[in-house]
Amino acid sequence: MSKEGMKEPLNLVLLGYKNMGKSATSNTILGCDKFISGIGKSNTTRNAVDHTEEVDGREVMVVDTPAMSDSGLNDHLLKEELKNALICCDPGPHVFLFVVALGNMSEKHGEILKRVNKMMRSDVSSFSMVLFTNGDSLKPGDKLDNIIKMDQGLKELIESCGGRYKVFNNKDKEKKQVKELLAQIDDEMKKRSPENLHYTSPITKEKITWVTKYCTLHTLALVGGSAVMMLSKSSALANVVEQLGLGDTVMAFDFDYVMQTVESVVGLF
Ligand SMILES: Nc1nc2c(ncn2[C@@H]2O[C@H](COP(=O)(O)OP(=O)(O)OP(=O)(O)O)[C@@H](O)[C@H]2O)c(=O)[nH]1
Ligand SMILES: [Mg+2]
Repeated sequence: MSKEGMKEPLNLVLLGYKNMGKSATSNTILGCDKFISGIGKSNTTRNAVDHTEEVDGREVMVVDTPAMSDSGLNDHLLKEELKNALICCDPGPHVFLFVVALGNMSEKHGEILKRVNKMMRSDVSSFSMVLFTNGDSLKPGDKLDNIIKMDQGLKELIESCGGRYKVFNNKDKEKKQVKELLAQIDDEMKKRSPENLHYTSPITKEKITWVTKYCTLHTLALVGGSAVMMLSKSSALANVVEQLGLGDTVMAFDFDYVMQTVESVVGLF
């Protein structure tokens, strides 16, 4: 419990293909309409957006992300958006929700977690679950287990997520499904060790600052103090360089290069 008797804050990152209902689900979870949702170009999510609300006696942060394909993010952009999403989440995401619309089943869903894992420094599977939208399309007697069995990709995704899933109807504004989701997440979190309650990103603001300072000193020592400028591909790192007032006088490295270099030199991460 946190100090005012509220439960610990919860950070959720929503991922998935185009039009799966990521933004609608973000609104449902937070009981708001902050996230732009709907069909068509003007309603598609273009950057990771975070918002926090008090839900069922706790602070919940949701990070809604742009679609991972169907002309959405390529690998490079996905990596950038994942970095942005992770930087939003302090101390880290408790759950990655992979959003899949019922009625849009396709084997491609099997690839989604693999694609994210390829981008991350450690496996996110144990922090992941599947969230089905369009729960209102289920007819009485429809068995979700049977629907899942018919889609090999989806079966794989759910298995990789440890069998965890929840069905949402985003047209239903009642709080019941949200409370159930949070209770399900709480139950999962009770199974985790205290030091493993959330995914720990190596990309914390402190580490970026540290890495920047380290590399700055290292570079200045190497080049004998002469100013060398390289174009940084990482806006996060560029921001830190700017905030530290280091500006043009230091070398701004590509973020991955910095991480790899520091990792190999001091084995920090
Ligand atoms: N009937 C029904 N429609 C839904 C549900 N969830 C989402 N939708 C609709 O699905 C469409 C797409 O929803 P979005 O929330 O914009 O989907 P998205 O995944 O954020 O889309 P992108 O940002 O373009 O990737 C919208 O028209 C929503 O109203 C649901 O549970 N039931
Ligand atoms: Mg969206």
